[in-house]
Amino acid sequence: MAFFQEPPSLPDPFRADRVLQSYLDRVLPADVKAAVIPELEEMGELAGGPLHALAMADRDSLPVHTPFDAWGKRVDHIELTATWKEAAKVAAERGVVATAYERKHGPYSRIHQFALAYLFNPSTHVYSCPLAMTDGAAKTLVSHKNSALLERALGRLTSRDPKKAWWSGQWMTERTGGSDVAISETVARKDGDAYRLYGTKWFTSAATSDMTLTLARPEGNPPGGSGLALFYLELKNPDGSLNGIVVNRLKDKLGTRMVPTAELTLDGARALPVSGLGDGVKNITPMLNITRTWNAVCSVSGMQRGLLMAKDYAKKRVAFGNKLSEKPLHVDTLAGLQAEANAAFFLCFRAVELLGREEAGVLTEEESKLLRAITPLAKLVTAKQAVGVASEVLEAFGGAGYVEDTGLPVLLRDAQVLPIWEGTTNVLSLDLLRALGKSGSMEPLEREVSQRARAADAEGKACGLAAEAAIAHAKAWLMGAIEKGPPAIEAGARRFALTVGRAVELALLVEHAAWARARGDGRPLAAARRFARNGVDRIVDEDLSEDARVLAGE
Ligand code: UCC
Repeated sequence: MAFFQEPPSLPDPFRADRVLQSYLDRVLPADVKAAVIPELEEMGELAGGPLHALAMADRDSLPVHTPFDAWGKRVDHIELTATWKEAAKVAAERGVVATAYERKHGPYSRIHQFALAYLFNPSTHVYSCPLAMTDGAAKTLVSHKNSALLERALGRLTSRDPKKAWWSGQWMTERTGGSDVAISETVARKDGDAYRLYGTKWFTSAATSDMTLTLARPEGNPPGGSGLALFYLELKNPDGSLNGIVVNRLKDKLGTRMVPTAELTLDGARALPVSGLGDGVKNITPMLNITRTWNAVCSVSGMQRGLLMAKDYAKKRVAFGNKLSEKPLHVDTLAGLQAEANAAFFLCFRAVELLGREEAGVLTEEESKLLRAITPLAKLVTAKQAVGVASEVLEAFGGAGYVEDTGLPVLLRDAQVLPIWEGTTNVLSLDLLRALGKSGSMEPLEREVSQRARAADAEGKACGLAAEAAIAHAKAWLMGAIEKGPPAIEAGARRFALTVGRAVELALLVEHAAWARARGDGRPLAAARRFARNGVDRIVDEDLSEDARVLAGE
């Protein structure tokens, strides 16, 4: 009889996720856990069942932009895919954004929300993008205490009713740049009690949103980020027509293909200032810090999804006489990846914990400095891990991982955006330095590592010492680079950030490993050991500038 390979199947993503479960066991008080777990079980059933099935069946669908109606009238209609329509409904009903603002569980509310998002994300073809921006917009409006805008938008952004719920965009990138936002060209002209915006937005993710936050320079303002202002803009006029917006085209992207990312011209779009008429870059940073946290959560959830599939497949696929799950080299490869994913999980959820504490008003001054640094760290480190893990996950399927209708290649394509949007690895490495310089976050980071590392039991001690040694090396390098001057600091900023981030990851793993081993679970210790062997310290002490100049200029 001819051979046909049994395909991989997705286990229930909540019940199969021992790391998430054991983390929640450790950090949530019993009453919060009792309330949260049933919601996560339901989300796991949805994400592993009907949502996953729809996402697989619908995987070739794309959003469609129709610029004109049959009679030549400009309409700029964007039709979303079936997956996205269903994801919007489920996200609203299950409170994937709302949970954070309902704050039923005080400082644990962000853990509750992001655990939902973590399970939901990989079965939605990146519906996490509009959710992240909606969450970021809600946070930004709350931060700026603009009562009129809060009254108008907050209830909608955090609604659980799919008919009332609003989604937000985040329009920053222009043709001048996605990183250097301060040179944006869009201008704002006063018009009665509002402003009219004129310019081009070059990468507007989820262009079907109801509202957006965006930057523009009020006429007469100086150049630079402080001359930009943060504006609130609703995409549609009360009659349903677009508010001075022309959709030039949708981008043809490597991944996130269901996200309708548009190039837009603003031709008199009516907008309202959120917080004064300057300091736009600074004023939008609450949004950036939320979307960066989402990015980390989605990096971790994407890795976990790929590994669940790869492990299931390894139990089914036979080569050279055994199942892959019995092949030492395959097992070793998957173990290295699982250790990366576990380490990333703890860093990401540490950022989530601190955010929840901030919003519940219980954050200490030291934790506030830590949160400022750990947000870019979590984003940049986990995004790099996500791309590496996704690439290896595809390889674990051999040729099948390269074939579209297995549903696997999309894991890699969608991972590749994670180090790019919301600040590239280099931009975030520099943001970490900004946080260290401005907020004095280095000592809190060092203490975070040493306190967690010292929670190690005897078996985890060596890993704890490795984490402490790595962050000490990073700090020593930074001190030396400061003496050499800005080019030396900048050139090593990525290696510094990766080392600090991986040291924090290892320390958090070590702490969790001691807790888990005391309860009979040795797997986090295995993850800590393996992660330490994968390498934590990325610092290079020699001066690489001459080599870099020669190589990059070739
Ligand atoms: O929009 C995009 C796509 C949306 C899709 C969202 C999906 C998310 C999905 C997740 C789930 C999968 S992508 C485009 C995103 N663009 C960025 O992320 C921008 C990248 N560039 C930067 O982050 C840069 O570092 C800038 C633009 C912030 C730097 O600009 P400047 O002009 O050099 O900024 P300054 O002068 O250094 O900073 C201005 C002020 C300073 O405060 P003051 O004035 O008091 O000294 C900074 O300390 O802002 C402060 N600041 C911050 N504060 C800067 N960054 C931060 C921060 N992150 N947190 C707090």
